[in-house]
Amino acid sequence: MTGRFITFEGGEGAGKSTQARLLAQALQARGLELVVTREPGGTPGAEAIRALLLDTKGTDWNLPAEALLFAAARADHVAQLIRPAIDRGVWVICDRFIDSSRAYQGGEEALPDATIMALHSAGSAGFMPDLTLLIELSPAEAARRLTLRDGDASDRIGGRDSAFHSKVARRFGEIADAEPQRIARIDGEGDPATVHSRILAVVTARLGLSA
Ligand code: T5A
Repeated sequence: MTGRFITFEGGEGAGKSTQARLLAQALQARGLELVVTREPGGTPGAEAIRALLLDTKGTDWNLPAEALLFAAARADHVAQLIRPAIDRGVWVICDRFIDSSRAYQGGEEALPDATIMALHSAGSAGFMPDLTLLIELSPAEAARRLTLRDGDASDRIGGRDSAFHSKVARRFGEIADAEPQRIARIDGEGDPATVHSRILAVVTARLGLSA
């Protein structure tokens, strides 16, 4: 039996990493073998590209260069970690995947969605998740959580202005509306256990697990 591939998407501070951990624990408790990974990163090669992309002192990549680097990191991640795990019957939970490229490097005043998907097709044979959980949170609450965690520190992409992050949130919503069979929109407000119970309800219903 092959494994399943679940991705988390959303803006900075939406709670993706927290919820990926909680979902992994819940699925492990049901006896599933799991890998939890993240993008950009997840393999040594992809982590090296992550450092290039997120370093605030690094080169100021233009959008096509940025999109190519994310696609290259993803190609390595899919080939070396994600596909082999799924082929072995392992479930993979990934913190960000292709929809982040579509939302951050794609959309209005950026690259056309078809270009982002063409890079994904070339790099990763267009490999897509079985289920994507888009966590949506108000900008004020996301900022509050990130200030509590990071103070003033932020990376090159996360440090962009609020108009950029509004555009990203809008783009995620458009992608979700266009693919409701794959992408579930999750309300990220409330404590971690409350958000987790919303997610578990979606995962059990959509992937046919017992509650
Ligand atoms: N990017 C990425 C692209 O531009 N294109 C791409 O293709 C890809 C893959 C990645 C950056 O790269 C960009 C997007 C990003 O800018 P990152 O460092 O991996 O950068 O950043 P994020 O993925 O955004 O990770 P964050 O850690 O910032 O956000 P999370 O994972 O959504 O949030 P999380 O779970 O770490 O929670 C943040 C804080 O809130 C608390 C947590 O304890 C933590 O302190 N928290 C809650 N507090 C109250 N109530 C809750 N329900 C809470 N849930 C979490």
